Formats: sequence, C-alpha cells, structure tokens
Amino acid sequence: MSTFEVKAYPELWQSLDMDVERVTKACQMLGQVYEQSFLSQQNRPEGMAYFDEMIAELHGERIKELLAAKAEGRPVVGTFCVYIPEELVLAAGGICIGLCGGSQGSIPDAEKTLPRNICPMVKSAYGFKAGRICSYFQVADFLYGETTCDAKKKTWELLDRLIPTHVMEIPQCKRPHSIALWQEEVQAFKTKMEETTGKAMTEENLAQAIQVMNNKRRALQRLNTLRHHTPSPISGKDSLLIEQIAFYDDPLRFTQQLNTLCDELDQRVQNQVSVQSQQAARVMLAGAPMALPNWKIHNLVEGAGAVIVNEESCVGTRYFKDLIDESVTGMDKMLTALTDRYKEIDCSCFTPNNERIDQVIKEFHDSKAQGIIHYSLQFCHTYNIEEVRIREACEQEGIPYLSLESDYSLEDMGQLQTRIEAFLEQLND
Ligand code: BJ8
Repeated sequence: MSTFEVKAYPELWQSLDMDVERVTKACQMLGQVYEQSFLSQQNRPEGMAYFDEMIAELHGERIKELLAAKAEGRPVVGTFCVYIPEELVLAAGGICIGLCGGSQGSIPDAEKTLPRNICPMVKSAYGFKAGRICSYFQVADFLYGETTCDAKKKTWELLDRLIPTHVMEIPQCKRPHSIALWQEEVQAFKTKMEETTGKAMTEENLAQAIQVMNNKRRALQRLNTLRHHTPSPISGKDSLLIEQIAFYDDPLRFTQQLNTLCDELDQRVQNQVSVQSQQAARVMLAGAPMALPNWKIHNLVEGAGAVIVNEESCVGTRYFKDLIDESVTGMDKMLTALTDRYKEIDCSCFTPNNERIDQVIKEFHDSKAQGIIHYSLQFCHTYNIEEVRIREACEQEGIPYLSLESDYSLEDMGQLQTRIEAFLEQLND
C-alpha cells in the first residue's frame, strides 16, 4: 500500500482546463514510482524531506504560487533549454520554469501530430501541452524555445499553435560574429520581457537577478562537490532529483533549502555516512539531460549497488558550473557578461565542441569516479555523434566507458540492466 502521494487538486486542474481524470491517474502512478525509487532508500539525508514535498505538491502548491504571481502581473515563462537566460525573466519580475518532458505518458499525445522517430524529450514536452496534462504548461503565459536542434526548432512552430512560443536563435558555432548575433538575440529577449511587463528593466533589477541565480548555481556546485567525497553522502538519484527541481522551484527558497541540506551533508562527510555501501562503485554520467521524471538510468545503476557521483548534463553541471561576473556595471556590459557566461555552456549542438570533451574528462577526475556512462536520447544526433569523441578520449585516458542510448519506454530495461551490470563488474574488478 502506497503511503506517498502526489496530491490531487481536481478543482484547480479543472480551472486550468486540464484533463483531470488523466492527471489524477498520472499523479497516482508518479507517487508509486517515487515511493519505490526514492523513499525505499535507507539512510537518506533528512533534508530530502523538502524535496519530497516539492514532488508531493508538484501540481498543487507550486502551481498556486505561480497563479498568485500572475495575479500580481508577474509573467510565467516556460523554457526548454539552459541557453535561455533566466536572469532576464527574474529581472523583469517574472518566473522561469523548465518544461522539458521526461515522461513516457505524454508521448502518445505527441505522436498524434509529431513523427515518432524524434527525440523523446521533445515529444514528451509537446504531448504534455497537447494532452492538457501538465499544470505548468497551462499556467505559462508564453514559451521561449531555441534553435539548438532540429527536433526542437521545428516543434516550436507546431507548439505555437497551442501556446505562444517565441524562439531564440542560438548559433551553432562560437565565432565572434555568431556571438554577436547571439547577443542581439539576448537583447531581443530582454525587450520581449519588458514589453510583457510594460516596464523597463533597470541595472539594479538585473544585478539582483544575477546574484539570485549565481547563488542558486553556487548551492548546486556545493552539492556536486560534496558528492565527490568517498563515500558520497547522498545518492545520485536524490542529487538528480534536486537538479530537476531546480527548474521549477522558487530560486531563493530552493537555494536556502539546498544549502541547509548541504550543511547536513558536510556532517555526513565528516562521519562517513552514505546511502550506498562504502565500497559502492562510483560512476559518472555524461550526455543528454534527464528531465523530470526520467530516473531510468539512475534507478538501474544504483539498483545494481553503484553510486552516481556526477551528471555532466544540462540537468547537472552544464546548468551550474559557470557564473556571471557580478562586478560588471552598466546595462550593455552586464548583458555582455551574461552572454559570456552562457556561451561557456558546451552543448553538443555546437561545432567544434572540444571544450565539452575536456570538461567530461575534468569532471571525471574531480568526481573521483571509476568509470563513465555516456547517455544519449534516441534520435538525438548531436549527442549520439559526439559520443564517438568522448569514447575516444576515454580510451586515450584509460577510463572505463559505457555508452547507452535509450528512450522513456520500459522496453529496453532488461537489456540496459545486463549491460550496466557487466560494466559495474568491470569497475569492481
Ligand atoms: S543546452 S542539451 S538543454 S539543447 S536531447 S532536444 S539536443 S534531440 S536537450 Fe538540450 Fe539546451 Fe543542449 Fe542542454 Fe534535441 Fe538532443 Fe533531444 Fe536535446
């Protein structure tokens, strides 16, 4: 009998024009999966209670907060990529929420319109809106997509029929004229936010937003560094969950709660307390982002007794490894400092992307992992192809390496489990 519940708010969902019956069932299923995956862990940090509550209230209290903000005239902006500068949404008084889809449940809704053979993350997100089963999509005033990959940029044209979807052109190279174009796009995003609120953005607004986001990223860096201790004081699953919640929680509260958890983890490091056994094999993941509630690989790896100690991913270090220079003043220079920070993100949609190869190896050493699992989503060409170079770099460095490609279905679970277990045996030898 399940004791954990993702709480149901049928009246609220009705008022948001959602498919109440389906959301109710989806929440029940999510509650069961959450209980099995997360609450069954022994010796979890007490500070995880806050994040459990964020899941319990996924489609309730947080949605009410967003509606209250909207009633005050604060726009809610949905995004799908860490290249969209959240600081500009915050500086305009708005709220930014990440809407990437990590669920198989919404994919049939998407496949009524989109081709089957595209990335599951794009299909899942589109399906959430098409099926009216995600309260965040229903609350958002508008979406801001980008041109990082073909699946995304062409889907935005169709999504725009269901909810206003603007597109930021992200260049594919980092040459000076490409960066100049990008900076113009950042300026256009700022203008869009100002038009939405009817207020000009001030330097003070932007400076404050930069500080809020830098502090959030610092707290996530702190968590990541704590995971690098042996034994790791927190499971990879819980760490991934926190990284996922970072995309929809209030940033100030999230930062405070995460720092409180990190204080507890500091103590656990001193006392050598861990969730997995002290001898657990240490694995680093690299690759495509895992959007909520995609916990598939973490469940398999940690279910087999290992611990994941780092995610080189946008739901991971790519989101928080770089900060914006807070010492810069003057709106134009601040926007340049902001673009400078964002251009450090080393997504596989860029070419050349040598920085990412170096970064993966660096994170492997920093995290004291014993091996790397590279994760690509099915039909994602950029990660699937860049995987070749990551594999070569691992071979050169003598790093044990496994490449996995998967989607959100359960069909490949058995095959993945066999391959993961064989890989972990290699690490334990
Ligand atoms: S900066 S990783 S969040 S684009 S996995 S949808 S690339 S087909 S997610 Fe991403 Fe921004 Fe890059 Fe990060 Fe397309 Fe590939 Fe799917 Fe992807």
